[in-house]
Amino acid sequence: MKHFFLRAFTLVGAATVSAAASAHVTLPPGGATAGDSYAAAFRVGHACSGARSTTGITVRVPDGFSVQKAEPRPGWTLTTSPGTVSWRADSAPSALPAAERAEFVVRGTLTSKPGPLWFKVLQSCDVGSADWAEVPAAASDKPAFPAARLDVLAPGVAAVDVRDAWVRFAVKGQSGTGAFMTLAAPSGARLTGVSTPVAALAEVHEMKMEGDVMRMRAVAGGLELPPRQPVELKPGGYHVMLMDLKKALVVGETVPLTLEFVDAAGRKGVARVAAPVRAAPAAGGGDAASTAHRH
Ligand SMILES: [Cu+2]
Repeated sequence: MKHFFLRAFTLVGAATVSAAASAHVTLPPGGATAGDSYAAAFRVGHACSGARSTTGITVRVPDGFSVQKAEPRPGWTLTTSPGTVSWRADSAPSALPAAERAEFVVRGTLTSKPGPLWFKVLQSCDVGSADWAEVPAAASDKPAFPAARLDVLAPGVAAVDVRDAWVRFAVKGQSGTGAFMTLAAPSGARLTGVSTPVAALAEVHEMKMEGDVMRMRAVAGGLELPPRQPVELKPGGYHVMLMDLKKALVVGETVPLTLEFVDAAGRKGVARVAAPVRAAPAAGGGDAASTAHRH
């Protein structure tokens, strides 16, 4: 229960945090379920400061993750020893250029104990190195060289990152509106249901052309979230339809949403979000979409 709260709470500042975090060596956000096998895909998005290329990556594996296999990288030598996995470029041409992104993947099994796991990663470059090894002492800490964080989740907590959630405002008497967000499931999942206290019914919808008319309808079987590929719910595209609204939704208030997922192994999990109410974006077909809606 405590974890639900933390996840909902961290959403508020997620957009700015993720922008900063993308410069670091990171794991995909969204976490993984305790006791599961997990592919830790370390994302390297840039070289060390002042360097032209990355020439080596060494992951220090924390207690709580037992390595089964690391994925080789062509032109690089892979070395595993107890506690570390490292890749080293065999020559300058096989080094990773500063402007290119790459993933270095280690497969293994997670501890059965929920909580954050920190993977310390040493990035070696043609010039210098960067040791991504700092563990924040508090949630508000923003170290310069943070270790890669993995949230190990209790069963029942969805291993899905919910980002930039918002709900379109609704006037009194309006029957329905849309909720939008970006979902990312590191190990894959399916969004199967949504509930909220402000609406009697919530459905996951998609837009489809019927003849030359764009209409929306419920996504049969739920919305598929492929592993490590964010799916955007936005006006004119996939969205959560809140129907039979119980009240007006005023810009500035927040709407609690409970998102239900089924993971790749068929297990159910939920994510709870506090989504701010906003006015419609200046561009986009959301309002037209709402009027085309049929029940
Ligand atoms: Cu809809």
